[in-house]
Amino acid sequence: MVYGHSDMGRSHVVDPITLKILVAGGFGAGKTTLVGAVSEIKPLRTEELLSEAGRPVDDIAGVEAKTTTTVAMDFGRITLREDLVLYLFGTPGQDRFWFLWDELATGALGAVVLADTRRLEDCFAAVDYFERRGIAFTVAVNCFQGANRYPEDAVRDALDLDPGTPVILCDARERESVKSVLISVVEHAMMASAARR
Ligand SMILES: Nc1nc2c(ncn2[C@@H]2O[C@H](COP(=O)(O)OP(=O)(O)O)[C@@H](O)[C@H]2O)c(=O)[nH]1
Ligand SMILES: [Mg+2]
Repeated sequence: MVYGHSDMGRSHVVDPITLKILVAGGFGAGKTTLVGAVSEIKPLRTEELLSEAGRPVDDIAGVEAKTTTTVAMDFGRITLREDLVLYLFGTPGQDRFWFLWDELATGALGAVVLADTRRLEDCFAAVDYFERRGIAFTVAVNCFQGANRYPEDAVRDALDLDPGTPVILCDARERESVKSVLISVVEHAMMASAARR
């Protein structure tokens, strides 16, 4: 066997598989928080102060002290295993940035739909979008303080999800919690794609 010089002692090192995961959900559901909680790189954010002009459009009722809004998207990276790296793309929360979704969705393995049970209807559009495009997704219920806790099945019913779509309660601020969500997305998406083949 002939190894190149640079291979010596590290022939077990493989290039990791990189997967693209979208993070969607309503305005203030916790997308930026989620990406920031797990990302190994400083999340690339394009936030701007909520401007007077955006105020009538950006409904902040029920959203804690939110003074910035993500204009384009959040971007982050997490190594789940040494051979598996996820790139996270937060979708823009506001309707006026819908045109970016199709660009972002290209090549995505799966998605997280973040839901806030105080404003569940805010994630209908994301659920709809991924169902229509056949992109596997997990619904992650971000458990805000003061929000009623509903069992997973109640959320599944309220969103009229397919029985196979995972629903997980999470805290978008907690790395381990977010990791469980991401693992669920990867597993679910891989099963869905195996079932299609
Ligand atoms: N209590 C609580 N607050 C959260 C949680 N996730 C996000 N927040 C707060 O809710 C607000 C909106 O979150 P953000 O990540 O900006 O939402 P985005 O619009 O979906 O990106 C921020 O002030 C966060 O600090 C959570 O799990 N619990
Ligand atoms: Mg955001």
